Amino acid sequence: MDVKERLQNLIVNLRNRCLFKGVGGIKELSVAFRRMDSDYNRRICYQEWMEGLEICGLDVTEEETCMLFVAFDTDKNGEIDFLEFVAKLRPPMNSVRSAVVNEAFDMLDHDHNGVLEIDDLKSNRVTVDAFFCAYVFSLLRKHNYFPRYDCYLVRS
Ligand SMILES: [Ca+2]
Ligand SMILES: [Ca+2]
Repeated sequence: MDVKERLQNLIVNLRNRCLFKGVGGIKELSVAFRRMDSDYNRRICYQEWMEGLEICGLDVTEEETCMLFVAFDTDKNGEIDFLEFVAKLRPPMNSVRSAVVNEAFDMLDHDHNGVLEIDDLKSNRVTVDAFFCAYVFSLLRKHNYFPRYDCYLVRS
């Protein structure tokens, strides 16, 4: 197993432990975060991280603890804030929902080039109603599904 794979496994493991009985919402992650942030400064330092992983019951070596910390601390300021924490631990969109979103995308993407432009949706070429378009766009955005530009979306 290479380092990247090992890291990914550890993240999945930690995610499962943080979300063990919840539905994978921000709420469970916020509870897990606060449990680790023992001095309540809304950031997790390395010491808190080490203890936090132990509290979670994650069986990791010192090297893995460090590797995870570095992976989570994306702005490299030596601490993990809540956004960094959530970015790594938020569960991927479940496959059923993802299929629904993809289906909606394909319906709107008339020329099947994998790109949805807002102007296309407004134009006469597309026969679905504007309300539905707006709904699908907001859905895609909400799930960060196509994190590109404001003006168009790309099929993942
Ligand atoms: Ca802290
Ligand atoms: Ca940071």
